[in-house]
Amino acid sequence: MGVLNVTSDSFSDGGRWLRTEAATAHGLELAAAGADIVDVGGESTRPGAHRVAPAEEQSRVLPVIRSLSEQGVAVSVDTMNASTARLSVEAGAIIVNDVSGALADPDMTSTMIALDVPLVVSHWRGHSDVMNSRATYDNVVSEVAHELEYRVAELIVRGVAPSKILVDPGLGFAKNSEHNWQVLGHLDRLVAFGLPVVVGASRKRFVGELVDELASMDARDFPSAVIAALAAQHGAWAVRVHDVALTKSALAVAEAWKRGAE
Ligand code: PMM
Repeated sequence: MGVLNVTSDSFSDGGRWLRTEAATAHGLELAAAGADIVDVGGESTRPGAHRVAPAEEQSRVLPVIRSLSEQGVAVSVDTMNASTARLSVEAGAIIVNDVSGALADPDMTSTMIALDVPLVVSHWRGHSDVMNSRATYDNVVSEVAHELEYRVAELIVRGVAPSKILVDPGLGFAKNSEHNWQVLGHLDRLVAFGLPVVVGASRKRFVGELVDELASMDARDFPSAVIAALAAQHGAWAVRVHDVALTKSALAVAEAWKRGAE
């Protein structure tokens, strides 16, 4: 899953793809590099980010989604707004990726039931302005697993088809570096749900801390690709990344290793 942030302030690539043409061109590049899905978002979720009005979000993402879909690219929309999810699917998106796990917008669940497309449900404890203060756990692995399992159960009870749910640990969302590594190190706990698992580690701060916090975003791509390969080896269904080509080669190693073990 290639990341395409049509935002002014994303921590990793904010401002680079704000114009529709530039964003679409980058989406095509991600697909050409081997992304199976291009994840288009119009609202930054970095720590401290302010909310973007749905109309503004939609003016950013809808033309890009329409254009990429028309050109045969499989697109997911990264949104917490039900109206954006609905309009994006109408514009061609085939997956809704909601980092709030359908908690931020009370209309998201009914919208997803009506749209009947897959939904990525992330572990989430609150918006960007408060999430760092909610990064408190006794046991991050079991708490994330239980909270996510509970969220999935609630969605199913409300009528979302289990076959339409994917889960994501929400790395960096109300989690510090140590929390992220513990969750990654126990990815099998989430894989055990029996649902496809999406992992988004690419370029996040905890990856930067491994190399050099002051290093460029690009310097985070190599360790991000290694994480992608390890996540794949431990059962992830998708990895959400910025550098698709590098990730593809890392995933090829994981794939070959798996074949060797069979
Ligand atoms: N992280 C970000 C945005 N969207 N979606 C999913 N499913 N999982 C994530 O971990 C995730 C996401 C924030 O990162 P970005 O600013 O690089 O897009």
